[in-house]
Amino acid sequence: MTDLAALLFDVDGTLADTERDGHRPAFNRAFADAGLDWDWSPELYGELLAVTGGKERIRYYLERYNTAFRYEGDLDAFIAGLHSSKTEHYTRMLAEGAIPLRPGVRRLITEARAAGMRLAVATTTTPANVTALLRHALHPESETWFEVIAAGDVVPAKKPDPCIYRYAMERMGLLPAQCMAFEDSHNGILASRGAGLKTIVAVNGYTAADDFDGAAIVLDHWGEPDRPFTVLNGDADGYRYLSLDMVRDLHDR
Ligand code: XBP
Ligand code: MG
Repeated sequence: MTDLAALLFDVDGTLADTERDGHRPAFNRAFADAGLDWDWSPELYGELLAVTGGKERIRYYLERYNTAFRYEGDLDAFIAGLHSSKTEHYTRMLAEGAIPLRPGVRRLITEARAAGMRLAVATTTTPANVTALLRHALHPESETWFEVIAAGDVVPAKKPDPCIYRYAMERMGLLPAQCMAFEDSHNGILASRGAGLKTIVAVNGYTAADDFDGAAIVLDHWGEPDRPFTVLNGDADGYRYLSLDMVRDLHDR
């Protein structure tokens, strides 16, 4: 049995519930700033989440939902401009404290650090978004707690492609058997499982009906001592909130 050495965290939906009231309104503000009348409702956004990555999501919207839109010029540059404006809006919202961590995240990370567990992030979101979330929702210095922050365009393909997880493990000199991944979505677990990682899932409003085939366990949230999780699939072996002991147990099964 290989000992657990590192925890690899997804960000959006996993560390914090960022999509509905974070990324989505930030996209809408960027569209309004550009004089566009596009409005991504919570329902439409749920469909657009089929595609990870903000620039990719805007392109998918144009290809599937707004086919009448015509842009005379460089569409890639136009999308990149919209996306960088969205990132500004989103990181400002985080700096204002608009998005808290999910229950249990701070407790688990604190416990993992105290136990000498190595930590990393593997996400499709833009690096500035990760930094802003960690600084403002976790701790001003918490970027330094993570040995690798693998994010956004650092790899050629976003989740469900496994390369962001492979990249993080390569940088840390770790094998999949030494790690546990934490995810919230179908695309996320395709990426983590594709990289050979055991994966613990906590769903959110957008992903509750996703397929999590191959998950070590599926929870409704990470849980706290005074706010136990509900197991949606798998066996928690008596645990009521996600502790490092529970992570180790799931890893060693
Ligand atoms: C997260 C995403 C991200 C965000 C937007 O997926 O899909 O694209 O919605 O981030 P995961 P950017 O949690 O599976 O990594 O706009 O910065 O791309
Ligand atoms: Mg996610």
